Amino acid sequence: MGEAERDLDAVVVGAGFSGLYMLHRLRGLGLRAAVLEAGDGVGGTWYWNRYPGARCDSESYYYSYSFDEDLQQEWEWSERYPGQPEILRYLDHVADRFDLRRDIRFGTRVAEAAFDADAGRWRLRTTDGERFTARFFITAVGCLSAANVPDIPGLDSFRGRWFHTGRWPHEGVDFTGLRVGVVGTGSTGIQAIPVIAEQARHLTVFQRTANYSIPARNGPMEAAFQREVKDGYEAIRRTQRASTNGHPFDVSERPALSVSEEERRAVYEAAWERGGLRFRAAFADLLTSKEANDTASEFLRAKIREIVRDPATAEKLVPRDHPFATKRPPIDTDYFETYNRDDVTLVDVRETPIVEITADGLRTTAETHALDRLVFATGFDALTGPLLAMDIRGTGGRTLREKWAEGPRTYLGLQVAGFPNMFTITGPGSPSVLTNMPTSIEQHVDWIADCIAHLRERGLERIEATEEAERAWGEHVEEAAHATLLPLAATSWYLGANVPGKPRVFLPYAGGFAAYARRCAEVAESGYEGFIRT
Ligand code: N01
Repeated sequence: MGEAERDLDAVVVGAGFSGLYMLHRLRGLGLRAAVLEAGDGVGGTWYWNRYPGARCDSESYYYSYSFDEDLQQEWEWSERYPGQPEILRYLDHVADRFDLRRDIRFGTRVAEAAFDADAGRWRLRTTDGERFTARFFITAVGCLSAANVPDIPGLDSFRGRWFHTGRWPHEGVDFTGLRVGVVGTGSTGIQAIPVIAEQARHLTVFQRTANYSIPARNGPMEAAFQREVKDGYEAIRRTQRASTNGHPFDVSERPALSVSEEERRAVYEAAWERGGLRFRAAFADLLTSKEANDTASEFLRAKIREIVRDPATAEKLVPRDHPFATKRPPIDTDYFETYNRDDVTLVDVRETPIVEITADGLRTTAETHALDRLVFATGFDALTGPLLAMDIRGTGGRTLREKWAEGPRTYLGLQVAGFPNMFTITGPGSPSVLTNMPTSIEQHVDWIADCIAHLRERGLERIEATEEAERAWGEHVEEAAHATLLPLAATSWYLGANVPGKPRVFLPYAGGFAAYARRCAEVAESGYEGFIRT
């Protein structure tokens, strides 16, 4: 504990997309700010997720910052979808370009943050015993950063090496000549499986829930398109901010059943050929009408049966237990095609559940699979996990863990009643993971920076959400989810259902980015309705 407390105006936890921009804005306000980052470099998600095939599902030209015109004009993306190394290079560039590193403390994990009501300051302690105090405590910890490694008996006895995709070794992993098992077929597994299959001697995929997936259709960023994007950035960013998901394309205004079957099929075929998450925008009501969604789900099931040659394998891969896009839809490069390889086996662990991991492999109720390497693409303790990994204590010493015992409660996903001057960038109850993240991140960071500027201009020291505003927002988040089909996916991490014992609460705000951003702006303009400022 040796060192004296370091005294700051604001402490930000995390140096990914959120933390970097937050630091830049705080500096712009003339605040003394520091970012505490557990990793040894910037990048957050893109620092940790170095698994084979790691790539963004949003297109590069809009999965990027918009706050600096020179940056967006000068940075050149090389592919339609940026790979992890390219995004990390981009974030490294941003850190250098805006001279951010001098205020980032790497290799520093926050263990505890407690609000000292008398002093009106947050007191933070790191796992190494360093101490910081600050008026404002801002979490920029990401939504998908607490790895979820399933508690399978026998993992300790495994003689081979095992990995979680979100904690991938920096030096990479060579699977050449090895028998590899992958557990999990979410977005991550679906990206990694085709790439690992190329290298491994044999790949066994352990699937619990079959998933829909749309081809990404990745390719080089053509010079003409790059030019078009740069010339059109103003309109692109405007469209993103006016959209539901922070993507720069409009959702069709036509309901799926308003057109003939033939026309609908043509629309889906065109969307399939174009590829990517835009498939969801093919019709207006794919996420609000089960009948409409059934047409898309059935189209995608037929595609799986068309691609996968072995009918028994195809049937295992066909999703039946949730409508399309009620779980975050993956996009892929040759995912279903991979099951046509002789050296890839699919095991349905709902049919034959995993019993244990042994010294030499993985045993299901049907057989033992001999493995040299095991990859857990089993996702994350989403949204609340990274926050609850810190011991956060608000007024009166009440912990965030106690407060959220039955699920997270926030006002606008930005603040928690009882935790003054703490801001949660893309926290639970904000659109976050239902959107293109940089769009949501910039909106949150700008709102927080403007709020801090507002307090300073008026000589105020503290802002805190009221219990009442928080309760009303929680009800609205619940309503917004139920106005969509999203809660129908019973095993979704949106609901916390992937982590045993986690409360089942719909975590992100499903009312759309534009409506949400409007609400945040109205709250600020009204003099911070729902907050107490002192
Ligand atoms: O995690 P997931 P992910 N035994 O939770 C299975 C974002 N992302 O890392 O569905 C057996 O989606 C689990 O099965 P089930 C994106 O938002 C973005 O793939 O729970 N299986 C599922 O198949 C995405 O949604 C990009 O029944 C077990 C899988 O593991 C989010 O990250 C790229 C199991 C986990 O899927 C998370 O994706 C990649 C067990 N005990 C990811 N436990 C970009 O574009 C879990 N599973 C930037």
